[in-house]
Amino acid sequence: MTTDSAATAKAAGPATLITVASTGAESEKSAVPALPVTLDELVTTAKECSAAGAAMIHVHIRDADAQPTLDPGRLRDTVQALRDGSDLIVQLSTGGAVTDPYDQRLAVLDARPDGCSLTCGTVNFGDAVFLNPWGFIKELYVRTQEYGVVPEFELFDFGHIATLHRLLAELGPPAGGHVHCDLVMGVPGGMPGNAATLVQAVGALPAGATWSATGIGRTSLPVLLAALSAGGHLRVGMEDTVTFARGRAVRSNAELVARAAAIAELAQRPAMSPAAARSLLGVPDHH
Ligand code: KMH
Ligand code: ZN
Repeated sequence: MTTDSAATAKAAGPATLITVASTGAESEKSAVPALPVTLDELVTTAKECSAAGAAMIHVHIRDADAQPTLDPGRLRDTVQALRDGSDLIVQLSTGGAVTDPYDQRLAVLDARPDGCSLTCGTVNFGDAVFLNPWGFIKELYVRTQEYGVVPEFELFDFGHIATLHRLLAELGPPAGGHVHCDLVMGVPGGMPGNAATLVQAVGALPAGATWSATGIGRTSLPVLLAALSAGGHLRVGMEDTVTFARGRAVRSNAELVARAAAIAELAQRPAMSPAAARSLLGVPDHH
């Protein structure tokens, strides 16, 4: 066994892109006081998570009553404030809340974020339905191409992967020229969050695509560990889990990022810098 540094470098896998999904649209601030909902809280979260190893932030915003909103002015201010206050790639959610209308979800791109989420199909979402019909997906995708906003394809189930193939075949490559996906696992109604499902889903992705994975709730750690060992990237954050360990609430998004970064480091897949993530995803630097 050799221990020289070249051999160690070769043994190490590529760096890990860590995305923090800080807020989401589902948790109530009153039930989860640590949830960042104001602009100040979001910027502080971005700074802390950048220091802890995140390279991208997936953003849902809230209104003055801490309720989910897609208000265009607030979205623009949020993009600007996050760019001014951190070096993270700013990815706005186009999923919003399950009640958000299609026109408002399309208009998210008017805030000109670095990137956006783009969910590739409808899925039962607990007791609700997260609606993403083919016509909407296509319209949103064309808009990302026109605006040069780099999409991340959110895949909650296997049919979404089939739709991603169809989208790329019919409409060509995304802005940035690189296909990056996020497997969202463990949603009640979507694919389960376990290693066997993850490996199968990864095998079905388009050739050359990179991917991250996130597990909702108690599937968070199993999915994180499976993603790292399968060569993927990570998404963590309070959008997806508000429990750090059994009986212990998450105190901040940064502690979820720090845990992910520490495990990635242990796996010789250290956290990727925002600059490296920009180059991987084809995201221009607007700073
Ligand atoms: N809040 C969910 C209904 C996304 O951000 O694009 C959808 C969601 C996906 O969170
Ligand atoms: Zn989201």
